[in-house]
Amino acid sequence: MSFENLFSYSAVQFEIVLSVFTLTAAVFAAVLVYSLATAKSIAPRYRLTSYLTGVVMVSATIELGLLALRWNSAFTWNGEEYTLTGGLFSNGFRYMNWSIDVPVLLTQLLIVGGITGLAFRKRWAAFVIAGIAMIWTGYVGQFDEIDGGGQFWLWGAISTVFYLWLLYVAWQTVRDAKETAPAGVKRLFSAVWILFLVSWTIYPLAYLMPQISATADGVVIRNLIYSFADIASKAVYGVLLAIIAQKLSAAEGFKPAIEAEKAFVEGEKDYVPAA
Ligand code: RET
Repeated sequence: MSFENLFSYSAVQFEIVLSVFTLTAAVFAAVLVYSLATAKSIAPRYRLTSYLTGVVMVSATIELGLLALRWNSAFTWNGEEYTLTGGLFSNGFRYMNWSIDVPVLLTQLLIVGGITGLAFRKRWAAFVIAGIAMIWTGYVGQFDEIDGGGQFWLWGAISTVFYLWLLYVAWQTVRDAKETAPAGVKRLFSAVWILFLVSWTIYPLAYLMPQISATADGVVIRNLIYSFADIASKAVYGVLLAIIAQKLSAAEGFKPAIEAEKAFVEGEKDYVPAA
């Protein structure tokens, strides 16, 4: 059972969690439109990244929308506070959503990183195996999050081993991508790596939250942390990869990318798009 079900919430605490769920779903819907609308200015060899961002955005919008509904129906206002009355709230949805999003996000890194052939297949297999194993072992552990017993720590530790493997392969991928990228894009790949490392490492912190602060405020903080991590690891990451893919496309001479780039170049205020 999720530790969210242990507490009653003040109006403010309840509202913050509900608003953050709704905000996150709205950000994902917006990035869905962005990624589909900009796909055409990205060369075919990288374009799949835009559609994969679309896949992540659809699944995450649905997940956050459902979490918001579930939160809203689990607790009711009794005149003083929100108490659990309408069935249990569950974070299990998140883990199911990650099962789709984690492999897809990692595939995007391989595509924009320009990894092909055997290296692509090997790393893709490593990513999928490590990613799914990390999530499902963590899923088993989180059922024990309230008492924080042996199961919680054991499965959490096993999950962390898979996470470290996944991080290593991601680091190799960014390193290889930087080697061949033009100068300006190298910096953006470094930014992707920092974004990746920070936003992904926040998830295990949220897993630990019931042991750090088993209070109603702890619940609010955990859900703020999750939403921050979700927006960074899915939405900001997807947009950043699209920007990199467009720059690489332009550097490789793909005309629609060059046109789109020109419109943003400083000093080209009088730029007139080609007919
Ligand atoms: C768990 C269990 C405890 C140990 C570790 C975990 C790592 C989770 C991560 C999740 C990333 C999710 C993403 C979702 C995007 O949709 C499972 C919490 C290490 C890294 C990026």
